[in-house]
Amino acid sequence: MPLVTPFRTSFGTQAERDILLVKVMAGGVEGWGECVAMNDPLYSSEYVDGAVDVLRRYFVPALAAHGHLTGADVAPVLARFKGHRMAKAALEMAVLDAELRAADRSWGEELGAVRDRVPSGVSVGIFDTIPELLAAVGGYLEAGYVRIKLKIEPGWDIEPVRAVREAFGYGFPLQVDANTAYTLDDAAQLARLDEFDLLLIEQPMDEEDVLGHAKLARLVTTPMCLDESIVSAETAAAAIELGAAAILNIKPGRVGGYLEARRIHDVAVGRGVPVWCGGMVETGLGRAANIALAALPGFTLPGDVSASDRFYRTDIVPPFVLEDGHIAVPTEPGLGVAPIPEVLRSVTTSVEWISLASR
Ligand code: NPG
Repeated sequence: MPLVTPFRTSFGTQAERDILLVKVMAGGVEGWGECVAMNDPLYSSEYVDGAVDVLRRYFVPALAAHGHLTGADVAPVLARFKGHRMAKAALEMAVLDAELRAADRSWGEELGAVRDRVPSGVSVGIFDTIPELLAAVGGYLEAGYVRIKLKIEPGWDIEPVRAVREAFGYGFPLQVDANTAYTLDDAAQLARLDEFDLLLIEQPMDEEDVLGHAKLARLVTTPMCLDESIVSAETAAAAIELGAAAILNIKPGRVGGYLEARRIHDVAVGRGVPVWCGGMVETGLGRAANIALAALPGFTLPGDVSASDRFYRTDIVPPFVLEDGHIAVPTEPGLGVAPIPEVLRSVTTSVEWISLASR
């Protein structure tokens, strides 16, 4: 699907999004899952074709061998296979969607949502020039987004943050995301961000460098937030205990699914750590599920849950829109949305059916 504008981060520029969807059919009910893996293994080790392969080769046959399945069965059945959390999450999402649709329960009810709308933040990519950045940020503030996140990298950090604060003031939450682009040698440079009253700095260093983040957290006053490093409730608990994360970004795809995402939420709440829901440029399917997750009580910070038109001119489900800086939590059964057949067909590049009955 083409993006409204190219989205540049410290790991690359995306002009379109290749999306792997999983559909399960169970007794006449369908369920949809969205895999958040990117085309190339630049954000994490996963990538779309790798996800397709592991689903086809291992995960779907393992679930088929298990017989009757609920959403909660998916992770335990797949647990012996290492990693590939984004592929696992897509499958769990599809099975859980079918289960909830059949049971007439919404995603929010299942996860424990306590709000009927969530505050909407927006993630702003890297630009060639400051005026282009200011035009983009101005547009998002005008649209009503309640929190701005700026992508940063070495050479694009202090100046863009300063320019945004000078142009738009200190009256809104602002945060930065480095997607692992720095090392501990950059601590002094990152400490220069402290004067701009940022909500947090997200994943400045390598995903495996949790100890480094704990050290960096003692050298800067801006709160440290981890994204890439957090892949499970266990890694979340460890990062918090080490002092590497004062805040967590929770992305269901990165951690193997919405049920693990809820576990991380619970770990964080138990330790007094605020969380927010990350985004992976999802279609309205993943967006629907993320919005419901973001309505859990511990999600006290606005997430990267933007309106559909932040990324897509035409979404495959009816678009989510901003109302007073917020997005309504879907209330219909399951995800509460399903692809519009004609739109889905118009963007589909390939389809593969794996029939469990024949195995
Ligand atoms: O709002 O969906 C969104 C995008 C939010 O910036 C965003 N996501 O590192 O958090 C990230 C980043 C990302 C996008 C990561 C695409 C990987 C792929």
